[in-house]
Amino acid sequence: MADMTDKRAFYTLMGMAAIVGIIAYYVFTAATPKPGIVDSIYRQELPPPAPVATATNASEAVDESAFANKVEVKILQGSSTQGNPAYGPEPASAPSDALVTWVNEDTVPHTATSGTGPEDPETGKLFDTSIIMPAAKASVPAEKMGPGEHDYYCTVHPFMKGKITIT
Ligand SMILES: [Cu+2]
Repeated sequence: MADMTDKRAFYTLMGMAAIVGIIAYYVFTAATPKPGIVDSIYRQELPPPAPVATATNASEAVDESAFANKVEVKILQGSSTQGNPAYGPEPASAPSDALVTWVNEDTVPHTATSGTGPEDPETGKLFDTSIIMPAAKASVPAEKMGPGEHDYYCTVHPFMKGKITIT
């Protein structure tokens, strides 16, 4: 009779395994999120994405054709290495009706940002080209800077300093 008991035990175990399998299948199916259906009690709406500042913003905002007078300042190749010349001409000057354009001739991003450095409380208040990518440029009307000598620097490499005088 030992045979019969073994057989019964075998079928009982098989049956239980099948039931466990079926239950597990339905439980996992019910717990699996479906695309497009979000019913979690923890769901929160994401905040709207922050506007992404693009490198060309500053130059796009200025209509270059509106300026008869244009002054170009180069961001010199190799200027990201401390000790190398940063901007050229240095110092620069421009008449008050000019459009001043910084042209990045280097291989890394730079800025031309008003102020003497990051610790200057007035930094960026007068003008800020924001990031100028390699081979790109950004313009600021001289009128916006106002007359006088203005310090500016690169926010990426604060050792890069320049001066521009508006006459
Ligand atoms: Cu720089």
